[in-house]
Amino acid sequence: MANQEIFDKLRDAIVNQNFAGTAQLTREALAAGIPPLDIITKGLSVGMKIIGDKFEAAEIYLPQIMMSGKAMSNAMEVLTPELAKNKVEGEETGLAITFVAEGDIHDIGHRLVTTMLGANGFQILDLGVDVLNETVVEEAAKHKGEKVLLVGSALMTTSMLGQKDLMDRLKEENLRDSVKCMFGGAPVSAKWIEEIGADATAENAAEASKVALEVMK
Ligand code: HCB
Repeated sequence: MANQEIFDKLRDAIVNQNFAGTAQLTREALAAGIPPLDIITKGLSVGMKIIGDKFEAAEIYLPQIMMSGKAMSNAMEVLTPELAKNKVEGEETGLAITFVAEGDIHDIGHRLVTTMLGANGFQILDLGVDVLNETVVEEAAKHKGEKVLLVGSALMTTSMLGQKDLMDRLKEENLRDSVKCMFGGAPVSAKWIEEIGADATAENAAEASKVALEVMK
């Protein structure tokens, strides 16, 4: 089967909420020698984008998104160990404190970015989803003096606003200069990053690891 045909099947499995089939197709794609990142960007994520657009157009409802999300998570369970296998050996690049903003439970992209950072030499402290800014500030304070990158995700315009509050809190606590700050997620733009005085953003997990390494130089 040609790779494009496999990507199309992965996309359709997500769109059709075929959560058992998605994991199986992902295993087959790996067995066919397709790199895990291509499986995500050229297959699974294309399906998630279609699902998001259909939801926005009120063509589908929350239960369908939940099942597509579950299908994506099942595929990620297969892919995460594969992504971690390519871990770059050598000196630790720094500590990445990763989290999803308060009020936000979208964790698929967050987990992907966290895995990619770990594979690129970062030590990882994953705070999970729906994380209070207070908790992030506390962790930044605990690790003051170390090379720290804060990596926040927000998938909703509402939760994205919390990123500005986080930047303000870091300044108030005199922690802004001891950490680098990278934020991402669908609503986050370069303009927003500039507006809130953060350091960087990235479109996807592969770019996030490149940008993170650059920011920590
Ligand atoms: Co959700 N949802 N959802 N959702 N959801 C979105 C995000 C909308 C955009 C859909 C829409 O309306 N078009 C929308 C937000 C609108 C807005 O505010 N602008 C929305 C909404 C409204 C909601 C609810 C409020 C629905 C409701 O209850 N009425 C509710 C909120 C729950 C909450 O958080 N409190 C909700 C719930 C859900 C689930 C639970 C059904 C499910 C999440 C399952 C899970 O994550 N475990 C879900 C899903 C799956 C989506 C969509 C369809 C896909 C998100 C996704 O996983 N994408 C999404 C539509 C969309 O985003 N277009 C929709 C795939 C991953 C791989 O991409 O963008 O997350 P990603 O991450 C990328 C990228 O952004 C970047 O790299 C990642 C990997 O390549 N990146 C970073 C991410 N973080 C980074 C950090 C960095 O520093 C750098 C780069």
